[in-house]
Amino acid sequence: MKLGIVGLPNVGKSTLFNAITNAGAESANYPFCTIDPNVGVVAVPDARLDRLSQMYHPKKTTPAVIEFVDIAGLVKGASRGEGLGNKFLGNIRATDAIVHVVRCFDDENVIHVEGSTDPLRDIGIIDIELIMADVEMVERRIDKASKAAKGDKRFLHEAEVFSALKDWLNDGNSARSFVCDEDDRELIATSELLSLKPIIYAANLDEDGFADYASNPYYHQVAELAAKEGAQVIPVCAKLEAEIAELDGDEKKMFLEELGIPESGLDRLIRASYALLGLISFLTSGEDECRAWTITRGTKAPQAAGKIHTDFERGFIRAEVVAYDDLMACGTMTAAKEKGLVRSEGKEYVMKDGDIVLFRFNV
Ligand SMILES: Nc1nc2c(ncn2[C@@H]2O[C@H](COP(=O)(O)OP(=O)(O)O)[C@@H](O)[C@H]2O)c(=O)[nH]1
Ligand SMILES: [Mg+2]
Repeated sequence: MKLGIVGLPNVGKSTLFNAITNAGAESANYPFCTIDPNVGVVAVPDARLDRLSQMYHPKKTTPAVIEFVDIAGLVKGASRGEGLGNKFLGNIRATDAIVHVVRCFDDENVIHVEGSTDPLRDIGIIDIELIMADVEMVERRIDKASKAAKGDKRFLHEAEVFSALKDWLNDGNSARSFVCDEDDRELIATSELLSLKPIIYAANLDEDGFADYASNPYYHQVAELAAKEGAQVIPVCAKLEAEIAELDGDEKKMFLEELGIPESGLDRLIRASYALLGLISFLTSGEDECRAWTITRGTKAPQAAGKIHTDFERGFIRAEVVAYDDLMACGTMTAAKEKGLVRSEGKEYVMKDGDIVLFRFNV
C-alpha cells in the first residue's frame, strides 16, 4: 500500500518526502528504505507499541510501515502531456491514495509556477488535470462496454453508469464525489480513476507562526475546502519537518515543545495516511519482539494470523485477545487475565485496532 505525494512544482513535496524518508531511516531495522530514490518507507508512529516495548523490553521492536512516492510536480496541461504529464499521472495511478501538498507559505526566493500563493487556485489546477485524465479513461471504458453490450445486454448498465460519470467529471467534479449506489460504486472502483483515490491535503505552512496554524488564512481556505469534500487536512511545515526528522526521541520532544506543538506534522500525516488507506494495526508482544502488524479494517482473526505466518492461518484454533486500553489499565498481562479481560476469540472475530493478540494454531 502506498501513497503518492502530489502537487504543483515547488510546493514542498520533495522536502516533505525527504523528511519522511529520513524518519524512515531513523526507524531501526527496515530493509526497504532505499528501494528507489522516489519511494520512501516510513514507520507509522504508534504510542501503544512504544508502551508495550517499555513493558516487555524486547530484543526488537518492529513498527507498521507505509510507503510514500515522491511524484514530480504536475503543471497545467499535464493531462494533455505537458511537462511529462502522462508519465507523472501514470505514477499516481500506481498508488492507493493521494497526499496533495498545497503551498501555503510565501517565499520570494521560491518561485511559484503560478506567480503567487493561492491554495484554492492550485488545488483546482491539480484537480482538473486528474479529472481530465479520468475523462479519457472513462471514455475508453464506455466504448468497451458499448461494444460488449451488443453481445451481452448486461454491459448496457455499465455503459450508462460510466456515461453519467463522464458528465459529472466534465462538469469539473472528482469521481470521489459522484453519487451512486453501492453496486455502481464497486463497478466504478474497477477503473483505477485518479480522482477516485482517497485524498489527504497537506497544507505546507511557513515556519513562522506554524504553531498557530489555525489562524493562518491559507490554512483556513484549504480546511474549508477539505471539510466540504469530507477530506482531512494536516498542517505541516515541510522545512521544519525535515529538521525534526533528523532528531532522535528526546531532542525531538524538546524541539517540539520549543515550537509549541504537541506532535510533528509529519507524524500526524503518516498516521492519517495509514487510516486513509483503511489500515489498522494489531500488536504482538513478547521478550523477543514487540510488533505492530498491518491489516485492513474488517479483517477476521485467521486472516490476521496469516499476516504473521501462513501456518497460523491454516492451523488457526483461536486468538487470545486483550484490548490495549484494558492491558494498560491492568498493568500486566497476568492481571488482565485474572480480571477476565483476555478474551478467547474464534474464526469469525473481526480484529480491532490496537488488539494485542496471541494466536493459537496447530499444523
Ligand atoms: N519557506 C519555506 N520554504 C519551503 C517550505 N517547504 C519547501 N520549501 C522550499 O521550497 C523549495 C521547493 O521545495 P521542494 O520540496 O523541492 O518542492 P517540490 O517541487 O514540490 O518537490 C525548496 O527551496 C524548499 O526549501 C516551507 O515550509 N517553507
Ligand atoms: Mg520535487
